[in-house]
Amino acid sequence: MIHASSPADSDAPQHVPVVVVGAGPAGLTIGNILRAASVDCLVLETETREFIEQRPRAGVIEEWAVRGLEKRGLARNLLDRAELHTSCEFRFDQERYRFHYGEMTGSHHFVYPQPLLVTDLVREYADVRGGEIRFGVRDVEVQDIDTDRPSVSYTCQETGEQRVVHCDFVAGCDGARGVTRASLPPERVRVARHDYGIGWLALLAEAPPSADCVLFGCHGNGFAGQMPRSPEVTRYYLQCPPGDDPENWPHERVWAELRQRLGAAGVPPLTEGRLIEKRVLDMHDYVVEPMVHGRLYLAGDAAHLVAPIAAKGMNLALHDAFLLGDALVDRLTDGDDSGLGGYAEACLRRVWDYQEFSQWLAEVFHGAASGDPYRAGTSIARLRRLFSSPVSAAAFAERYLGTAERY
Ligand code: RFL
Repeated sequence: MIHASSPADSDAPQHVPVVVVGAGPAGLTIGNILRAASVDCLVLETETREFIEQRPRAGVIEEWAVRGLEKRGLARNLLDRAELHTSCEFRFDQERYRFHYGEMTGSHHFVYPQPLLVTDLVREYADVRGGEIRFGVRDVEVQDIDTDRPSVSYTCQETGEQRVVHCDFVAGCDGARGVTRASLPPERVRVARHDYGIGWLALLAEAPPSADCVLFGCHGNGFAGQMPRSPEVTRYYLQCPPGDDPENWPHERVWAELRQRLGAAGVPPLTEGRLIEKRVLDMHDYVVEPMVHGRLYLAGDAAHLVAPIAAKGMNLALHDAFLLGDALVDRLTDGDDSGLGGYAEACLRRVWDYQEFSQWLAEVFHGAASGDPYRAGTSIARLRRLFSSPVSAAAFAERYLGTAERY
């Protein structure tokens, strides 16, 4: 067993093998993998437990990711409660086109809201596997990552004291607005960024889904999407100008645009409800390289962000977490460095593939409203090809499900 040298509450400087910064899907999955192998770690999180257990975000999880969670004993509730999705529907030119990717591939998506997954992962880590976690920490800083004795300092919420934890490795899982990425030497960092030049109004409606699958509406007014989350809550998206104010989108305007953009011959009316979340997302992607420097390993949104166009971000965060968690266990229990050595390359192959798919799909979604008749024409050609060419359909299904044989 690989243990901490003194408890986190004592005044003595603490040493743990791994400090995980951030309790999102990536950080909590890594923490759980370490605890299952009896490797001690400390998870630091700026928010409260209640907050992270309710923060709404993702919902669509790919089958390979669920199998990865299941293999690590982390998918019991998910497998009991998640819905299975085997098709999605495109709506354009006032027609609906069902795309049956499940029939085509034998594979499917799981729909399980991110707050439920985070709740399961925190409970398993802290309450079942006995992992240490500090909520509400402030001023997190990573030091000495170039040495074999890095440390992380933070201010403790309850006491206001500054604490320093020495460790062997730091997992930077603090998302898009975290601090660990800033510890990479600036002269070595390359941020590859893509801006779509549009916004998405992300909405959560207190209403059952309007259709039993994901809907993609490609319309001259802009894209609209529907993602079922649960029998009571449904996510909708509306393309809007970048930086738009959510206050410009009162209830009536939202539902009128959704009705128009998701309208098609013979479809039942949308199931409307109170809007419980309304925020404008600035649609962009980035990839930060290197993902590793010295003893700091970035994972999830801390290293790469993909706009929620193809519902890929949390899947990538879980992929990183499986690889990093397993590699840290191999290193800390057997001295086997090979997983850590190949970590960044193995992550980035899937990351870049998903980035490219999101770009491809973004053009399908947004071409019709680009104001450019050439882009509008080619985006409709991409859509029609999915329903006229079995080879194109199979390629789309593979990318949508993330099931390529090798990345
Ligand atoms: P997270 O989930 O952002 O977790 C990072 C955690 O770190 C904390 N933190 C810090 N902790 C300590 N010290 C600091 N200095 C810290 N700074 C921040 C934060 O409070 C937080 O708890 O990152 P992680 O683990 O990498 O997970 C990434 C996913 O959350 C993200 O990619 C997805 O939500 C993206 N996404 C979707 N992904 C999917 O795979 N399928 C989907 O259907 C899907 N839908 C979505 C989405 C993202 C959305 N938004 C809000 C952009 C829908 C939306 C609307």
